[in-house]
Amino acid sequence: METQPLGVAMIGYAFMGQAHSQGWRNARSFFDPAVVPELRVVCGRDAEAAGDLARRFGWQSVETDWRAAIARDDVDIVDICTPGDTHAEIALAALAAGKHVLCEKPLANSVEEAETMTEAAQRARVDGIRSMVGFTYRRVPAIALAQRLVADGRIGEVRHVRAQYLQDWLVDPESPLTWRLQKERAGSGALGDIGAHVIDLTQFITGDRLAGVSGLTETFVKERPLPRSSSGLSATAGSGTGQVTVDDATVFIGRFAGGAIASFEATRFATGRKNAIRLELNGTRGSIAFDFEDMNVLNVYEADADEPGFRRIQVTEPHHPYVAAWWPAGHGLGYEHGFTHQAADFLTAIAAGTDPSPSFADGLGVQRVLEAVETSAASGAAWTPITPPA
Ligand code: 4PW
Repeated sequence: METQPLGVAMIGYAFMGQAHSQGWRNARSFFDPAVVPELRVVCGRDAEAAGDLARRFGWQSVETDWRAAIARDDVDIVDICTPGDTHAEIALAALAAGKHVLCEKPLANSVEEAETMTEAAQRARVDGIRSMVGFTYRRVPAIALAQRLVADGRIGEVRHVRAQYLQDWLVDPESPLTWRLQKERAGSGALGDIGAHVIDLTQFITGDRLAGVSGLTETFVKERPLPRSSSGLSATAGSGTGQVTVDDATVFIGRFAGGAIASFEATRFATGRKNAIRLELNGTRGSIAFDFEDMNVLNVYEADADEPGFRRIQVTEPHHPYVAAWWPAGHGLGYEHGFTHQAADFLTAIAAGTDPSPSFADGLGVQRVLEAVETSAASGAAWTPITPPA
């Protein structure tokens, strides 16, 4: 059992770097984990930008070479917040160096990479090294509650799964060609960046796995201005244009191994929808519905209630998942809290010597779905089975 503070090296400093930084800081303050994280080093090729993040969030030092950050003796945890094309190389090096690894989603840019990473994580586990993939939305209290209710049988056997992740930041054709629009860097577009979340969430909530899919992808704007600079999801255009090599939007249907049928949509063209993660599950005894744009609420229908009807549960009570660590009942949480819960859960698992979840194997499972959707779309939406875990 670990009791000393654990040094964290965070690789990457942009949107996810900021989200993770506040997570590490607040996990320590609000959750008082059995092991305490020390924000030892943030790593980025742009020393000035990484230095700015270090100053604002309290990282003790800056490195410009991720290999140097991993090699440091005062680093125990490597937190990977870079684009997908670097996940495998960094994670494999960190695991080989005996460091615990938290890796942003999607786990990798291909099934092959995700398999290699999962095998490495399983080997390292024997020596007590833990690894986890950052499907952060699992840690939204209303979603964690939904998982609990379904596992407790409150909606019976799940028959329908409906899932959408809707954003609109690419509607403007002049919006620049950032790394998220380049296949070689991001792996895929809306499918991997945001569709991966709803694939993970539906597998998490149902405790089941997708067994086959049929999908359709579309790139509405095929050429965009090259970026001069970017911040978060927005960017400023520079000179010249380039080809968009990923999907702007993807829809697919699927069948879960347990028999439920499902529909999924992931798009950056849902005009007016900024970060709508909409989930609805219908079971033999009830239903649950969630929308991230109203994230402190879970709608629950139970057929055998005295007066059946959807109940709007305000998921802000101390008995709800994660809530007790924060504010008095009813005060509500936001986007950033999921990253704090993620850091706290990871630290707790390391301290307890247990397996954190979602594991790299879970990340590999999602990767297989992503690949199957792309294969299906490329072949005109042919039904594509998904390899079950070994
Ligand atoms: O939740 C989403 C992320 O996983 C965010 O809205 C943006 O899209 C940033 O990365 C992905």
